[in-house]
Parts: sequence; structure tokens; C-alpha cells
Amino acid sequence: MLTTKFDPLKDKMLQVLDPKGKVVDAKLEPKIDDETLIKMYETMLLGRTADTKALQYQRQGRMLTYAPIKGQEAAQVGVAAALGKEDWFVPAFREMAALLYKGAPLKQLYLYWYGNEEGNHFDPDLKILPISVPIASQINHAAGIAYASKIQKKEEVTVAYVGDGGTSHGEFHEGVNFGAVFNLPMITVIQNNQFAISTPRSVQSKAKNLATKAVGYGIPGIVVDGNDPLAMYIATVEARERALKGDGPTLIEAVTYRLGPHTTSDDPTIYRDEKDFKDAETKDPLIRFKQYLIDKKLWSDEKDEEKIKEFTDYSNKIFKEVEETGLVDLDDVFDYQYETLPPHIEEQRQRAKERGGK
Ligand SMILES: Cc1ncc(C[n+]2csc(CCOP(=O)(O)OP(=O)(O)O)c2C)c(N)n1
Repeated sequence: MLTTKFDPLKDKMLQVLDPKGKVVDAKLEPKIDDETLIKMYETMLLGRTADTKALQYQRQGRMLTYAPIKGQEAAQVGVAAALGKEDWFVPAFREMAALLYKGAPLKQLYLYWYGNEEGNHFDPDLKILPISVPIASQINHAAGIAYASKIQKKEEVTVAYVGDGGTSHGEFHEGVNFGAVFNLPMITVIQNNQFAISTPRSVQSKAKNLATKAVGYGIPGIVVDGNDPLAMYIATVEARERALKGDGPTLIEAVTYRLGPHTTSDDPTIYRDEKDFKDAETKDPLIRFKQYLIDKKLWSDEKDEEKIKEFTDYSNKIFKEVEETGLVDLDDVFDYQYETLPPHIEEQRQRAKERGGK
């Protein structure tokens, strides 16, 4: 069992691909068909490109606040690729690459960050819960879904995401503990991107790693190199098999690094160590997975350039559609919060109308 071999109490970390894309232990390398490997890489690349574009749109004053995923693509796609269509996905708010892999249309994701809640209503067949900004609240939702799956004897698992900062919230404890005591088919992925806004991981918790929290709940936990899509994949496959066998939940800590700002209203250069950042750039998940595919003769630098151009054009086209059709009615913002608007909010509504809000 990977969770035994890579014991979080001994501070071990599961890795299949090193930062240069070389397999570190051939016995761990999963047998994934070529088509799926390419789909995984292309989704990571689409995620990276759509993310870069979203930041640009926001800087151009065309998009609202946006939470980038740069650097975290493997921590997301490695998991999504190990799931079945029947499995539930419960995101926080920084999982665009996983959502794309699970089938969410880019248009909806852009629509959401454009401020239109319609972007958060996914096709029920995708089994994706709405993006959740209240930190860790989604862990209880995931536990509830997994409980329902168990009662209904459905062959499906629920995967929930939370950040390193989110593990300090009460609802993380409630949800993970509930999953453990009821032996639910649930996987909780902690995306440890080293920061909760400006709070570094070292200040967030005194635990030596976040996967050791599993010990307290009596469930398996594992620290995984979150920049390695193959390691994330095999950890998820094992956790999923365990859940489907009725052996309960798993806690996976994906160790990664947020290469961008927390959101577009943050400046990380004020608080992050530039040496750490430069070091993290060399561990970029796209660099290593691209090299792995090149070594397998499944990819090339020319193909990469072509795809980046294709995904850039695609992102621009989709965002244009969002701008043309996705504007919310200004009155919707004001109509549903209060029965009677307080005077200062009424004043804001008037001012917004004067500025041309529809
Ligand atoms: C309940 C709650 N408290 C505070 C916030 C404000 N807030 C937004 S993001 C964030 C930090 C989250 O850090 P982490 O869980 O590590 O996830 P990351 O943003 O790094 O993906 C906070 C405190 C919130 N959204 N919800």
C-alpha cells in the first residue's frame, strides 16, 4: 500500500517523476494509455493558457477578481484522470484544470469569474459541485454526498479539495472526521500551495506535514509530490479502490507551489521568498510532464507551441462570447440581498446606474 510505504509520520513523499521528467522508480510508473496521457497534458496546458489569459483580461479591466492556478495543474489533473464519470468532484475555488478535465466548459468557468453565477451551475451529469469560496465548507458537503452514496449503495466516490489554509478551519475537521467514522467513500485532497493568501504553510500548522492529520482521524494519509501528475494519479487510484471496497476515506496532501498571486488583488512579491519562488519555478509540473511525453515520443516542442497558440485563440474566443452575453443584470445584484435596501446601498445602486450599469 502506498500509504504504508510513504508513511507521512516518517515525512516520506510519493514521487514518480522528478522535476526533469525522469521516472524515479519504474515499479511505481502507472500504465496509462497514450491517449489519456496526452489528454492529461493537454488539459494541463489548456489550464495554464486559460489561466494566463484570465489574468490578462483582469489586468485589462475586463474580468473581475480571479484566483490563478499556475503551478497547480498536476495536483488537479492527476486526480481528475483517476476518477470515473460516476464520481463526484467537490472543488474549492482554485481547481480550474481539474474542472476542465472532468468536463466543465471553459465558458462556464470564465463566466463565473466574470461575476455571473450561471457559471457556477454545472451540468448535473458532470457531478461537479459549485465552486466554493467559504473556506473548507465544501468538505462537509463532500462528506454528505459520500454518506448518501454509501446509503444508496452506489459505486462512486467523492473527491473534495481544500487548501493548506483550509485545514485550519473547523469544517475541515468536521467533514474529514465524519467521513472517517462513517467509513465513507471519500477522498480529501489538500492542495498545499504553501500559502493561504500571505500566510505561509510554516505558520499555518505545527504539523510536520498536513497528511499526518489523517492519523488523528484513523484513516490513511499520504504526502504526494503535487507537481507530479503520475504520483497524484496513482495515489488517487489507490484511494479510490479503497473507497469502493468499503474501506473508507483517504487524505492526500499534494505538495505544490502557487506560482502566481493569491488572487488578482494580491502582490506576492511583498511576502514570498524570491529564492523559494525561483526554486519552485524549476519544479513546474508542465516542464516535467512535457519532458516525460517527449521521451515517450508522444509530444514535441513544436507541438507544444502549436497547442499554446490554439488554446490562446480558444480562450480569447470563449472570453469574447462571455463578454458579449455574460453581463449580469445590475438589478440582480441589489434585488435579492435585502427586503428594503439600506440608504447607502440604494445610493450605490444609483451611482452604478449613472456609470452606465444596465
Ligand atoms: C470562511 C472564510 N474565511 C475567510 C475567507 C477569506 N479567504 C479567502 S482565500 C483565503 C485563504 C485560503 O487559503 P488556502 O486554504 O491555503 O487556499 P488557497 O487560496 O491557497 O488556494 C481566505 C482566508 C473565506 N473565503 N472564507
